[in-house]
Amino acid sequence: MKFVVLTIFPEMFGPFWDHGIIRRAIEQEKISAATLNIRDFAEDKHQVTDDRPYGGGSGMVMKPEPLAAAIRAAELEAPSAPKILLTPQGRVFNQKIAHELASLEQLVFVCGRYEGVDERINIDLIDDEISIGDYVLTGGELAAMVIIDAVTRQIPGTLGGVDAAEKDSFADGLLEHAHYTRPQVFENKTVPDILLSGHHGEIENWRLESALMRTLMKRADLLKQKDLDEKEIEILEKWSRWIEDILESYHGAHAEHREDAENETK
Ligand code: 4GS
Repeated sequence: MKFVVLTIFPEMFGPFWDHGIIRRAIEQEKISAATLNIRDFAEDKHQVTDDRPYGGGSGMVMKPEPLAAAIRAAELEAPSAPKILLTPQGRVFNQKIAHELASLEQLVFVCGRYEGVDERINIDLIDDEISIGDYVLTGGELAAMVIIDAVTRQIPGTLGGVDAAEKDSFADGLLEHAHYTRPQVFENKTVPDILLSGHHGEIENWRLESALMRTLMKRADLLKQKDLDEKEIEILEKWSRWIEDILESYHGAHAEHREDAENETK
């Protein structure tokens, strides 16, 4: 995967390329990274990249000429790449989009600053608009890093374990199961016995129940959307029966109390 980023702040990306999984992915040539400084493509002597908005108002707009020249330079570096503008107007980024982007060979990210980019850049030079969420950033750089990070860990061989990305919660529409590591007792809290048992089948089952429970409690919306498999349905039905049981007992006891109360008034 080749990432090309257009920005007026290329220095922001130095530490990003230089740490952890991203750094290792570059070293292992699973990804390559290039940042182009949009300012370098400004032709005037002060290399201005912004200007006042037509129609007035506060804030500045990214000038079209330097940005267009930078995008054309990126096209030469990554001819097959979609040119992606980071903007709240885009489709909202998620794991599915990360997976989709990871299947491509090259990606170009256009990071806007100020109030936004001149609309005429959008029309002809941008292929895709992506948002990382419904809030306003001061620039697209952090959004580009978020997407590059999530896309990189989808590329086979970039994570520690062979199938670490497939095991991700979001890969199957669930939140992650609970995790534990040493020590076995930490501040009086213990590790669930099953995880120490060595029974791999039961551990897998426990992890599925943990993932399902956490998703139910924290993100029921994800469970509603999910294409449940047989095992998952079985677990949810088991819990449903437990709850029905509890309510039945409660209503049973309550009915008796009601009867007692009714008898007393007679
Ligand atoms: C986002 C966002 C964003 C919009 C960039 C105003 C500077 C800013 N980019 N997801 N101009 N949310 N961009 O807020 O991607």
